[in-house]
Amino acid sequence: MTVNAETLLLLESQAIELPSWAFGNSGTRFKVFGTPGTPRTPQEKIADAAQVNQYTALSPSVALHIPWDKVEDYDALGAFAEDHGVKLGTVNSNTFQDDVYKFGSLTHIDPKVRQRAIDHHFECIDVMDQTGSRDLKVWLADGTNYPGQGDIRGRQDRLADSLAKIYDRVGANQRLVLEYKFFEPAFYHTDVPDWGTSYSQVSALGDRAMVCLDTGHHAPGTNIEFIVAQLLRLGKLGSFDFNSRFYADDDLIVGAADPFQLFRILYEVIRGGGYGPDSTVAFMLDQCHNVEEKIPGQIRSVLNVQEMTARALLVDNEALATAQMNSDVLGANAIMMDAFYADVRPDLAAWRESRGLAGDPMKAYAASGYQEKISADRVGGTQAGWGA
Ligand code: PSV
Ligand code: MN
Ligand code: MN
Repeated sequence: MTVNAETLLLLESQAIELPSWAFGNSGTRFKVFGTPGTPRTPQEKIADAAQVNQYTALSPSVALHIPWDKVEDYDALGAFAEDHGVKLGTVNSNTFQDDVYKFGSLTHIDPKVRQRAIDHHFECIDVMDQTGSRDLKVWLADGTNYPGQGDIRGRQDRLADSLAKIYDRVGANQRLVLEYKFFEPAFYHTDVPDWGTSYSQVSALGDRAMVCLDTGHHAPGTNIEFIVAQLLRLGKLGSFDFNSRFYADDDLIVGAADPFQLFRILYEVIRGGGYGPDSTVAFMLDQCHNVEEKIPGQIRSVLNVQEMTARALLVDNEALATAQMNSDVLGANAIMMDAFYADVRPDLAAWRESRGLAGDPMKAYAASGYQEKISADRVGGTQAGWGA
């Protein structure tokens, strides 16, 4: 199977947003290993993200995390990004690192704490107004560890009320995307554990509130592509946080743990109209590179998404529809597997070369000397990390 011109045209506009925090040091609850050359400022994170785009032409924007990427002058930060060939993208709020949020943020029983969390989201919207960002991404660490610790229903009601106040401030060209996660840091219940909760909360808000699906935030064995299909049917799939997992919220390189799952997800994205110039579904990575180098880690990730998108686009939909119509179980399955097993890498390398890019972006980046340069230059200061 070869990647035809029609497929290449569809790949042309693919855009995968990079998280600024992927370039900082991060890791598990145990040791956070430092990497020489790790950014110390939002600007250095953006410069590194721009490298990924330079070698792949796949990642034209960078997501910010407030307050980790807080600066005095967002116009200047936007201009800095543009100078490096990228734009500022989604703004992620953060109500999970301050002591005041120990027992919740938007769900907190104390109205003063809730207001503080709401105000933080207002601040994020102010940032979006300056950066021209479309999406405010809300992920909450809210939840409880023990049965009886909190009133689950009351917390849902308070969440709805807080979100309504935030949504009221979201501009006409902006969206609120609500991310769900089934556990961690809370272990008995989280207040937005699943797509159904996120869907019901955002549906109550309005058209510009959508669900964010982080691929790592499901119980093992969950059929994520089914959720994708359902949210697209309902018109509520706002964005993806891509990563991969073996066990929990591992935040490993997308497509590394289960390439077949990534293929199945992308097939349903395409099938449901979530891919292409007419779609508003945002593709983003949400990863942490603990032991591997961060820039090549991100290059590998966007290439994985591109390769799997190309494979998903290769599915012979006409033949598949016929096989399904005839209840040809094995025939239908074989059509999917043929596309999954197609090695698209040589075609994509040739296509990159035809567009003036290196056929092998990993190799080109390694040969560029950038890693050595930042390792030598970025001495002193504090290295940015997950939480910096
Ligand atoms: C925590 O689980 C998390 O990884 C969420 O997925 C967020 O998207 C991310 O942190 C950044 O806030
Ligand atoms: Mn996420
Ligand atoms: Mn996560």
